[in-house]
Amino acid sequence: MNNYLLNTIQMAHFVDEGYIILEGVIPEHLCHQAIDETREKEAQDAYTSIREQRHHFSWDEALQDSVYKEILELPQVAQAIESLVGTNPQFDHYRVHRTQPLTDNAHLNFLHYHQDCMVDMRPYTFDINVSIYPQEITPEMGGTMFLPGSQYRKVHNSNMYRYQHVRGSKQLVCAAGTVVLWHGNIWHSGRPNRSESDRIMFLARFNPCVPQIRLWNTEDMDQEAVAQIMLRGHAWIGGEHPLEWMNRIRQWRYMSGDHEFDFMGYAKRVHHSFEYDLNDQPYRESVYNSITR
Ligand SMILES: O=C(O)CCC(=O)C(=O)O
Repeated sequence: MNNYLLNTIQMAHFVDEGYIILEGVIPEHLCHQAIDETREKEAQDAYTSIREQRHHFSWDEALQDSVYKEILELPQVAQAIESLVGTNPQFDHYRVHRTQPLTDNAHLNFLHYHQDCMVDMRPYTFDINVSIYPQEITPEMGGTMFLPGSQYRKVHNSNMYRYQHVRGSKQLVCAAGTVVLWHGNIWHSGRPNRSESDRIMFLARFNPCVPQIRLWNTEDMDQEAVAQIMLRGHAWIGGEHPLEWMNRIRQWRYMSGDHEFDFMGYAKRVHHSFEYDLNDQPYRESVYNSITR
């Protein structure tokens, strides 16, 4: 079987930016089926409502007659999900978005920055969203906007609603058949659709049921290359790079299992094992040992 697990470099980009784009991985015939299905089922109101779905069934049950199940099971997609949240993640829910061309009374939901997992305060564990774009998304269609690297800034959604043009924001423009896997806490929004046709996006969320440690293909593990990716920074961070570097170092220590990982000596300077936060699960034992020694 082909190995479509993500590699270390892709994972380092995920930890740094908060998303991974698999451009055009869905075969054309499945894209056509997905567009037809979305229009038909939406017209009949046949997709199950989110309230009924949440945690109640596996994706097999929830999407049993849907082409989106076939898409989520494509090896490139399924193994990318596995690299981030492991095998048998909890299927949280799905949602189908059909953003109509902008008119005076257009539906303006989601057109402001928000985090989907605002309630999630876990320090390292994260859920992922998987968004599927069966059509080509042109700049006019108002594809999903992401603020790369914002997933560690956990704030109340109402604090970010007012922001529209944040430096470094990236609006998705992609080929038909693209899948994006993104951290549940990245700041994102839809944009107004100024094209002539509707924009379709299918979104599913997965919760990990295993520790998210070395779940990807680690054959290319190279901590120096990882550090170089994380050191680049993002335009919106301004003078707060040290804070953001620390967030990435701690996340990567957890995910790679290498508790010595560091760059610029930041973590070593601040964190001797003795000083770790007592709620910091992976380090609890070392704190305990150093206190009781
Ligand atoms: O329409 C979009 O591209 C974004 C949708 C969104 O923000 C969401 O599902 O939380």
